[in-house]
Amino acid sequence: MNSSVSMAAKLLGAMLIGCMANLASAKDMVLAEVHPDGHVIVTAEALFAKRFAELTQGEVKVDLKTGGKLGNETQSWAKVRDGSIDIVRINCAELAKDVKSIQFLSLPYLFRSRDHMWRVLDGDFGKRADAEVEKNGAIVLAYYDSGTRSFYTSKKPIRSRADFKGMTIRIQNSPVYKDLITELGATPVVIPYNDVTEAFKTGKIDGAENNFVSYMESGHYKYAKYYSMDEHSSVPEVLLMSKKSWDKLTPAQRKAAQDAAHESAELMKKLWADAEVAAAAKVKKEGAVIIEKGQMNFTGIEEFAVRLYSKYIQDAADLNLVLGIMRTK
Ligand code: GTR
Repeated sequence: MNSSVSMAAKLLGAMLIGCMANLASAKDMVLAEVHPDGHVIVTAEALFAKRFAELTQGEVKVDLKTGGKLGNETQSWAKVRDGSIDIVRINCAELAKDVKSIQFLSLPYLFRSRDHMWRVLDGDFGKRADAEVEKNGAIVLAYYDSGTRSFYTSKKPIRSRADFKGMTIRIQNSPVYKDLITELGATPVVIPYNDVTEAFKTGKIDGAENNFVSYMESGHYKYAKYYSMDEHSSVPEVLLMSKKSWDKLTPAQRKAAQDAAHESAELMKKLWADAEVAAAAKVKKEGAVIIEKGQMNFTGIEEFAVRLYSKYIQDAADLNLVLGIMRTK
């Protein structure tokens, strides 16, 4: 081989090695989301993806798969655990069946306010929950606001506990919700979020429950026009990365993921309150009937809540955990 040919070969070799090194460090990740584009949570996730790419100088690219393209929340939580999806954003209610401390977040009337919820998630409870989630195969990148959930129904409004009798209510895939609806006197049925509209259309369900933003974005208000503001729970959303994907990241990339997630959660906090007000105004304008808290009769609600708490608080450790949440200033 003459010297210029061997120089060129060496150069080519070096270029190839460089390219391969880049390939090895560049990561394409997917993020599964059930909400469609336009939902405020997708806006927050888009910032997460953008900042994660920027903070890693393009080493990590996150592709947002919205509208449930990668499956419903139960399926994508399973896929994140087995590593076939890198990142998912789901509601914490979905984790209740697998992560003990998280199940308490679905108990009714647990948080006094949004600020109370944030102090709990940012404190000892949050640390414990994150460690338990990790044991289940995922890393908590951030929690997101999800407002408060209330019931909505198609045929008649819920104004008191007695109104639940005979109704079939759609729930998320959570044991706590199953018990909550049963205790209220109705029949719970687990249906994935993106199938709820169809269930209303066919009359399979009489009601469901959600925050104002999802009630509006999903279009459920078109089939269930009575929204009764009982505000029974405030279960946050969570952004999770598969432990398997996490383990493939360098320490700097992990920090970038956490920083980007933190920024997106802060954006979501700013956007959430306005999104709720706008959603409430839109559904009202389009004919939804809002039953304000003051127009509802809460007689017997304590007894119902106490029964539910007693079922989930099984020992002194559980009691301490729940009291810790309630006592958080
Ligand atoms: C929404 C939440 C979704 C999903 C949905 C549901 O508020 O953002 O993740 O859990 O509720 O009721 O299934």
